[in-house]
Amino acid sequence: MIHTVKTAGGHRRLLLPDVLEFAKAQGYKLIETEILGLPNLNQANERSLEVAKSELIEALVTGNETLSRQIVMELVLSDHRLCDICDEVIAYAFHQVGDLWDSGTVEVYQERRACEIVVRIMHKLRQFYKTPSELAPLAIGGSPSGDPYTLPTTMSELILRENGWRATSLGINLPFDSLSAAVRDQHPHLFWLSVSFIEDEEEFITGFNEFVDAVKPIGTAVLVGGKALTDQIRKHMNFTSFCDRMRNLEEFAQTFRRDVSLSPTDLSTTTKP
Ligand code: B12
Repeated sequence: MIHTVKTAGGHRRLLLPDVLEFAKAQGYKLIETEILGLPNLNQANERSLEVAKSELIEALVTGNETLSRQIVMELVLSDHRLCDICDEVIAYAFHQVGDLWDSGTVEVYQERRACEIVVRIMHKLRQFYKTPSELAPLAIGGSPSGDPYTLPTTMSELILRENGWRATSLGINLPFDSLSAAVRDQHPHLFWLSVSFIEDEEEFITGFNEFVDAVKPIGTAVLVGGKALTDQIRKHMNFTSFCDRMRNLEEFAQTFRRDVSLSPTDLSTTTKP
């Protein structure tokens, strides 16, 4: 009932994502999570998203990494969808942290430390999901020049991986020329651009549309998202799809994945330069 892999010595090994998938599908609660190499999580005391929100704000502001990790991981292991945890708990917590910073209640260092904590948690969450197979559709993405916001692109990577994509975030503050080079080199099925801050609107729109023209012959779909993409700016951009939340990205990832041909033959033709 649980998928195993065989070691070189012939033993069967259970991998963490398979155990978690099994427990979730069968409705088992995880009690001694340390046995699985996870922190001490207690699924018996399940938090609602509402409670988690306020607890996470407090944990992040005080720099309590253990509690922050516990809150997020317990939610992930319960029935909540990862996209909702990102939209309704993590993003919400950061919006509050931003307001607290704006009103002088939270120091800059507390805000930055909170970001560092959440990035580390998201990297840890990768181990909860199966490593996508070589045949899975490929997605790459990041944020453009001048945009320093790490969380949205890291979240996008995680949501896509959870949904079976071979997704890799290239990072933040990337010039369009370099993003085009990445698409030319890797031929992804999907490219996501996360835009939380735009330095110069005109320059951004020109750079983005040139990027789209440059990658058009490759057939990569270009998905954009982020709070800096107002209706007015989007009117001038030639993207394939716009998502304003991780839940929309998940829906897009699932629908588009079904549309992308996954047969090895097709993949070998689409991935060759
Ligand atoms: C952390 C933070 C920073 C950090 C970021 C560090 C890091 N490593 O990422 C740093 C230090 C860089 C920073 C700097 C500044 N910041 Co700041 N920052 C924030 C803060 C608190 C959190 C941002 C964040 O990560 N949120 C979490 C993400 C996940 O939430 P989100 O962006 O809303 O994303 C959700 C959706 O929009 C969507 N989405 C977003 N992107 C994408 C992409 C895709 C592909 C998809 C599908 C979906 C999607 O899904 C997400 C989940 O729901 C915000 C508060 C806020 N309201 O956001 C202020 C905030 C954005 N910052 C602000 C300010 C003023 C600044 C500074 C000017 C401060 C200064 N004086 O230096 C600088 C400017 C830097 C710049 N060039 O923009 C203001 C902006 C005000 C405004 N209206 O412009 C805010 C709103 C704080 C406030 N309340 O005043 N900041």
